[in-house]
Amino acid sequence: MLFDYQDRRLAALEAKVRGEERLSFDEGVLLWTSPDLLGVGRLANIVRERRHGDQTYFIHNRHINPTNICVNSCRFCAFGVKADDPTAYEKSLDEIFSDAEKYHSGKVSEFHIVGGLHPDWPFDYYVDMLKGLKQRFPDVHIQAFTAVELDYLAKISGLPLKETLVVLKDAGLGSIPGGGAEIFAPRIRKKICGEKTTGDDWLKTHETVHAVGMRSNATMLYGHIEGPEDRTDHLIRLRELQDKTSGFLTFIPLAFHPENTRLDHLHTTPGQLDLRALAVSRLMLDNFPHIKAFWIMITPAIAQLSLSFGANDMDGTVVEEKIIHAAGAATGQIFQKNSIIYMIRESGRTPVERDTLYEETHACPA
Ligand code: V47
Repeated sequence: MLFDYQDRRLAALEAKVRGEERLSFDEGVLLWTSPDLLGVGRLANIVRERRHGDQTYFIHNRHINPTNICVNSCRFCAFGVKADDPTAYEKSLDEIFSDAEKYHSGKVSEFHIVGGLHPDWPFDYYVDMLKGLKQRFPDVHIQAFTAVELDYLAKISGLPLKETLVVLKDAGLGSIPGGGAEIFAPRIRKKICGEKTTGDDWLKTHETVHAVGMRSNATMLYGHIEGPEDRTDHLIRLRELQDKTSGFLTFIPLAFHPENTRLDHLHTTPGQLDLRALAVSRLMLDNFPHIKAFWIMITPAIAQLSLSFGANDMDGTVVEEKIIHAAGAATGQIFQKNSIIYMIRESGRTPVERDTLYEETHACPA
């Protein structure tokens, strides 16, 4: 039976999507603005099922945020503080190792480590963190340090970025998470995080990461003061870099959470935008293998629905998340593996427990 698009302009896109033709900037803007959300979801689901069938990935991971002290003051961020703030914290290496141990119990396959740009920690702190974790948990993949942190680490190491990356890789770094991308459009970026690594530099850093043989993820912060054109531009710039390097694994749209930020006059993102962000990403990023619904940001319920709107990954158990919870995320801290499996099965999909590089790790219990 033919799908009845409410917006006939989307019906015209279906042939292109089925023919695996690349969508243009104007078509991207149409996907963000069309009133026909189900039509956009339908198109994204075509790509999702062509690439992955019913397979839906998740990972047994653990987030670790070593410090919230940060030299930057991004307006959208409620996590970063200055050293004299009463909520400031910094974890010693022993605390990090014991956090890692607490939840490891032989099952975690990834440590996801991101934090503030600490004004005083030496480069050796980061190298010793990686070495210490690798020594204690040799089988756990370490995905750590956003491109913004990597640029900062290169500065404090006194080495060029490429050499800095090689030192970190030799110490145990496995891959790079997608944070810090925010929105590339300079006019918007200047307003929400003017001091931060520019969009061009974020992209250059990931290009260098790929050149030294590591994979990385990419994100986009949406639902603040950006518009459909800015989001489309962001996705196309990622798509262009992926054409060059094929180094990106996963794209994760990040829903802006305004509480406790300097943009707290803005609304939290509506569910329709969360679903649409995943669907448009799936359609525009035709060369990205995976699209991840980060349940911490958009709730497990929306994440589950998004499995029919382009997403094929639910992230993971997480255990302890500080960045989005500082900005008012109402979701829990931990998503038990059996609950993730249940939600995936209930949506008619097939759960696959994966490692960072999307190899299956364990068969899912029936
Ligand atoms: O870089 C900060 C974002 C990111 C807010 O690579 C905010 O698999 C919403 O990058 N509202 C960190 N977002 C988290 C991140 C991430 C998460 C899950 C998986 C992966 C991955 C990466 O969170 C930051 C920033 O872009 N962020 N503050 C806020 N108020």
